[in-house]
Amino acid sequence: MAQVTREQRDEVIKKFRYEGELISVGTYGSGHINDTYLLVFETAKMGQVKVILQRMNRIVFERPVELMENITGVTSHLRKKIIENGGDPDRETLNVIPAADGKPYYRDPLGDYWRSYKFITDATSYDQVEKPEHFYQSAVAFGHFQRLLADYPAETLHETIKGFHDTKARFQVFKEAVEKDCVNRAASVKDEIQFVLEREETANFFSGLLSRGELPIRVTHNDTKLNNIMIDNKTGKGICVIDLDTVMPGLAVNDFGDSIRFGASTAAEDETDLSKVLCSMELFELYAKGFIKGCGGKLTDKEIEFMPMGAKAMTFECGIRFLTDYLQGDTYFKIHRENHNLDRCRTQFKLVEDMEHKWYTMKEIIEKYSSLT
Ligand code: ADP
Ligand code: GN1
Ligand code: MG
Repeated sequence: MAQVTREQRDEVIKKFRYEGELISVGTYGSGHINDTYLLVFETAKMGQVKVILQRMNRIVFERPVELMENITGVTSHLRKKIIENGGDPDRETLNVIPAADGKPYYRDPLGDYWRSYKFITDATSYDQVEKPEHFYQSAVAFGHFQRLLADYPAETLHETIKGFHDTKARFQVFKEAVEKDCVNRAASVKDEIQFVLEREETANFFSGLLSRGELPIRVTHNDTKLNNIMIDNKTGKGICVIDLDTVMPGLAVNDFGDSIRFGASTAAEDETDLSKVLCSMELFELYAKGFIKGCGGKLTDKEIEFMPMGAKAMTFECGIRFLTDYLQGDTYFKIHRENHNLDRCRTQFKLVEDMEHKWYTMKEIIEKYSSLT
């Protein structure tokens, strides 16, 4: 995708009716998909006010208008519930700032779609667990998020990315990428390719269960990494779930698993020293406890039983996606250095291996908390 130019960004800012005088603009956050900016305004009434402005990734999200329809629907629903529960709707859910024409997005002359959100104040999104308690609180919040959306009319949600967590289909796309080898990288990643091919049954696991109707489809977040939740700076609680682009019908085990793959790792997602990358059983246990609690007794026995598999499958899937992108020439995930997607894929496979070694410990931990429901 073409880089955003300063002129393009400045023209877009004028299309949102922000109050006050713009005093700074800068890129923000460490998401892999959208281009995120923090804008700071000086206002007469409220002093400095921050807002988030994002260019939505048009390669990843082919139908941005439908995507924003999902987000306005989901955030209105959450807002209502937060008010009913006596919470603060300006901090506990995303709030879309409409463009000057009233639409929840702005399409610029280059065809890029932009959106803006109120900035969640006095909260932080973490790229790695700094305090275990934060991770626990993020689990409660992601579980609670799912609970708040339990009565959302799922049939009105658009599927923003087809087959997003269809690991079986992702495995096939990977095999095609290996065959095509369009940027001649396959020969240099033989071990990684072999690692994937040896684990086809992991890729197929949940589609098998789903086709037998053994797991319920729920409205899920589908991208539950730790930096997609804002942790309140004062209370340490998971105050707001953000990055709602992939809220769609899905599996609770995947929401659980994606959090584990990112947050229970002892190293960053792109760590190059693989000896540092392990799946921490302490963090796994904390998250499992928090998530089961946050879901408030709604998880079925099967959903709980398959939580370790959710962790392994999501980590494996993410590794496959990074490797596929590497083989296709890095067109999906933003990269910041050479071989970035390869480094990311290696951490995921190291985690999968480590989970395989710790399989019975993971199962025992889940059994211990299954009575929480
Ligand atoms: P991506 O899809 O690229 O991950 P996100 O929507 O997650 O994009 O935004 C990237 C980062 O920007 C987040 O991880 C978070 O740090 C920050 N961010 C996004 N929305 C807000 C918000 N409303 N308030 C404060 N920070 C935000
Ligand atoms: C992307 O958008 P972000 O950075 O929160 C990706 C997730 C991956 C994750 C890997 C829409 O998440 O699916 O698990 O990177 N989001 C999309 O870090 O593809
Ligand atoms: Mg994000």
